[in-house]
Amino acid sequence: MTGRLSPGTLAGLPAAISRPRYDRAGLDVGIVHIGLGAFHRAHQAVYTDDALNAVPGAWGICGVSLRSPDTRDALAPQAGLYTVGVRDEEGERLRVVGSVVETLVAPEDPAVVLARLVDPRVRVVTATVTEKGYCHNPATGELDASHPDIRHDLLNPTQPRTLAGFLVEALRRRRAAGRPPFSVLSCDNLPGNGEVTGSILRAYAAMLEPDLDHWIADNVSCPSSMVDRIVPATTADDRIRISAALGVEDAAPVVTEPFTQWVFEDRFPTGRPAWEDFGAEPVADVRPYEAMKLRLLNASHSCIAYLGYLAGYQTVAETIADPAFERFVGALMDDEVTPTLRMPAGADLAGYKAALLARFANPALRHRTWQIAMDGSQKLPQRILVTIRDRLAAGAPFDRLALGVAAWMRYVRGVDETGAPIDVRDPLAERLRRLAEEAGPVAGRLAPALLSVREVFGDDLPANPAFVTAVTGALEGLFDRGAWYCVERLG
Ligand code: CS2
Repeated sequence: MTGRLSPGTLAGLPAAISRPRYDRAGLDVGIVHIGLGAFHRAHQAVYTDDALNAVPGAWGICGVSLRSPDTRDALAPQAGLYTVGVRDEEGERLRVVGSVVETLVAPEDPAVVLARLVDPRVRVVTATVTEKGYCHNPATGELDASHPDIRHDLLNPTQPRTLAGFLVEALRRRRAAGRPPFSVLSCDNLPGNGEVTGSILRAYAAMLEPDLDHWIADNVSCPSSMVDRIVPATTADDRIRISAALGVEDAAPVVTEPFTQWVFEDRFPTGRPAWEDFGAEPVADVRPYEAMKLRLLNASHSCIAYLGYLAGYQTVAETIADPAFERFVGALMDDEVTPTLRMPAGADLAGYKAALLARFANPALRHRTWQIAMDGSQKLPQRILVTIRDRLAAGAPFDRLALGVAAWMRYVRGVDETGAPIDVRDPLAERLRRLAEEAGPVAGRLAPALLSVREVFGDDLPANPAFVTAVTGALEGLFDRGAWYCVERLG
């Protein structure tokens, strides 16, 4: 194949592939997105692409990677253009997205990123930095002031590394220059993600400059949002298949499912694109939607990830194709999670859950259990432990959720059921492995050892006998009989 996806080759793509209809060269950068991963490119950037097709002009996206140059290296020769492949059993529909008009790699030149953030044309900052990118204590939601990157940023505020470091320094400069601030829209899977963002920005600002925290509290809007679209990591096969369909090479396509949802609180004093014209849902209170999504979709995902991986399954679709797992996940959602949800009138929970099972089963997505298993210490609290707390308060059973927690414990030991090593990725991986090693493969020792990690379990759960007994019992089952048997028994 010769040629690369780029503005010059756009016109020659096969007719069935949709592409931007607006003049990309004439776009202003109005949005800075921090965390230029596949998820952003398959979600918010697509809504913005739709909005630009309708009204071109003010809302081009500058995508910033906080760590690796890989996405920029792939996108820069394509002037930011990339393909989104929407896949299901009926096939794959391709669309070239044009909304990302600039790509920056923060560690290469933090000053350039700060200059972009201070540009008055930038009115919205969106973020997908994953749970750990907030540098907060997942159990309390507060900024971890002892985090090495936060300490680095406080000592080097003009050369920051973190989300908080970049945004607060940019806001400080905007205030000094008499410019209005931008709104900050977190698009990560955290409950109250806007509140968490506001709180870490204020906590960091208070340590950086007296009074800056108050100015941020009074002037910077941090609406919360619920984002939903399953976007597995792009594989080499995806790149080869999509490039072949385009007739030119795309080094950075993303692959996703047909489903997409974006619910956000509508507090953007300096404006935003008309995302609601393309399916996004502005609401006054996003909390019920966040709870629904985190407790149903993400909790099921994490349970599938640990239990499915231990049972020998590589992908979510393979796992859920096993009837024992399908029954288990259905029962987990219906019996243990649904009674804890308080939805606005008219919300169709039954339809949502049925759709979830179908989405998990999508055979065209190779969503690896190993990928979702990553960063469990940052995910468990808001996906699973919140619901367990509600169940404990109601005196109600939570055996399946307890099995999910136990499977995480079994997984982070780093050895699978056949004795093979597991590549555990987690900011706490080292500590978890050490604790597990000291405890050995004995439920009565491993469970209390891992429950001592307060950033995950807080102070209340390790002191709750019903919780400790349920998790220890589930872990015993995993050691004695294996994951598949335990899932089958509770399905
Ligand atoms: C997944 C999510 O990797 C994970 O932890 O549970 O990325 C999930 O695919 C998205 O939240 C779906 O909207």
